[in-house]
Amino acid sequence: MARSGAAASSPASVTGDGARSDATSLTREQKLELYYFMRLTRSLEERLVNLYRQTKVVGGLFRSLGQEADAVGSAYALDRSKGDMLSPLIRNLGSMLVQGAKPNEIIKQYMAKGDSPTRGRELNIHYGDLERGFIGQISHLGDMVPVMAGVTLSFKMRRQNRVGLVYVGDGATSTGAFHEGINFAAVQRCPLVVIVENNGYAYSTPLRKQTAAKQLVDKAIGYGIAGEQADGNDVIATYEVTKRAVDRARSGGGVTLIELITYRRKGHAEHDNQSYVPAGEIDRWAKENDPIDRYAARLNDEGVGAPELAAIDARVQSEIDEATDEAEASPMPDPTDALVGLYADPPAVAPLWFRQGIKSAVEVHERPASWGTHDV
Ligand SMILES: Cc1ncc(C[n+]2csc(CCOP(=O)(O)OP(=O)(O)O)c2C)c(N)n1
Ligand SMILES: [Mg+2]
Repeated sequence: MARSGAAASSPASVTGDGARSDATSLTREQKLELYYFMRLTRSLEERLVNLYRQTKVVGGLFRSLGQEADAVGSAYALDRSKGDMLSPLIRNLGSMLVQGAKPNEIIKQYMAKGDSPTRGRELNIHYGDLERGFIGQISHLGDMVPVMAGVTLSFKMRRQNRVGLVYVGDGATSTGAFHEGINFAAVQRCPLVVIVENNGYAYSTPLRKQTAAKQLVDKAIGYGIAGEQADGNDVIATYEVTKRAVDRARSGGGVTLIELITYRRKGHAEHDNQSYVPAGEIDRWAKENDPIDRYAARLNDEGVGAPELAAIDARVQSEIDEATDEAEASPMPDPTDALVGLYADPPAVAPLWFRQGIKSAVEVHERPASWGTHDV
C-alpha cells in the first residue's frame, strides 16, 4: 500500500476478512477505556518530549504518534484474567499501558531514576513484568518472535489456556529471526498472534526498498498460517481483527499474522528530522487519518458528548502531572547499586569442575566456605 493521502483517506479498503470495523461487541464503557488508553499514550509521550527538551530524558525518545490505535486496540483484545502475554517494541507504549504499566514507571525509566523498574540500568520502555503480562523487549529486530514462539510453546506444553502476542515492525519482517520464529511457531501450532505494524518506514528506509512483497500479510501464506490485514488507525478494527486471532489461538487454531496499516508520523526517534520523507506526506496522515480524532468523531456519532471526552482528557493530564512530579522528585540511582544483581549467589555445593581439581579464576578470588577445602 502506498504511503499516501489517498491510502489514508480510504482506510476501509484495508480492513481484512470483509469485517466492518464498526461491528463490535464492545460495551460503551470499554469503548471509553480504549479512548482513555490512546489519549494516555499520546499525552504521556508529549510530556516525555517536554522532559527530553529539558535534557531530563537520559537516552533517546521513541514516539508512536499516529500509531496509538494499533497498540491499544490489539493489546485490548488479550484476556488479562487468563494470563495472556505480549511483547512490545518501542512504539508499543500503548500496549504496556493496557496491560497495567503506569505513567510514573515510564517517566522514571526515561529519566533513569533509581526507583524506576530497571533502577537506571535501561532506558525507555525496555522492561518487562511477567505478573502484568509484558515481556522485556530485545532491541534486535525480529528477535522477540522466536522468544514469543518459545513462551507460547510453553503455554501449550503446560496445557495452559493462554495466548501470546508479539509486535514487529515492517522492517523486522525482513530479518532471519522473524522467519525462523514464525515458522517454528507455525509448525508447532503455538497460540501466538504476530502483529506486523506496517508504518511505512524502517528508520529512513521506505517499505518498497526493503521488501518485494506486495503486502506484508501475504507472508502468512508461505508459513501456512492465517493472515489478516486491517486499518491500524481504526482502534475498533484493530481490536476486532486481533480478537479473532486471539480466539483462534486459544481454540487450537495456531498462529495468525496480522498486518496493521498505519503511519509513523515522527522520525525513528526524536533526533531524526525525517528529511527523507516526501513533502506533505506527514501532514496528510495527520489531517486525514489521526487515530484519536477519528475515534473521537466516531464516539460523538454514537452519542458520547464532547464534555465526556474532555473529562477523560483532564483525568489523563492530571495523572501525567502527578507522575511527572513523582519522577522528578525521585533520586538518581545510588552508584553502588550498579553492583547489585550482577552475579548470582555462589552455589552451596561445589561445581563438578571444582571437585575435579580444575583450576579457575575462583582460586584467585575468594572461594565460598560452603565449597569445602578440596585441594586444587
Ligand atoms: C538486527 C537489527 N538491525 C538493525 C537494528 C537497528 N534498528 C533499530 S530499529 C530499526 C528500524 C525498525 O523498523 P521497523 O521494524 O519498521 O519498526 P519501526 O521502527 O518502524 O516501528 C533498525 C534498523 C536493530 N535493532 N536490529
Ligand atoms: Mg516500520
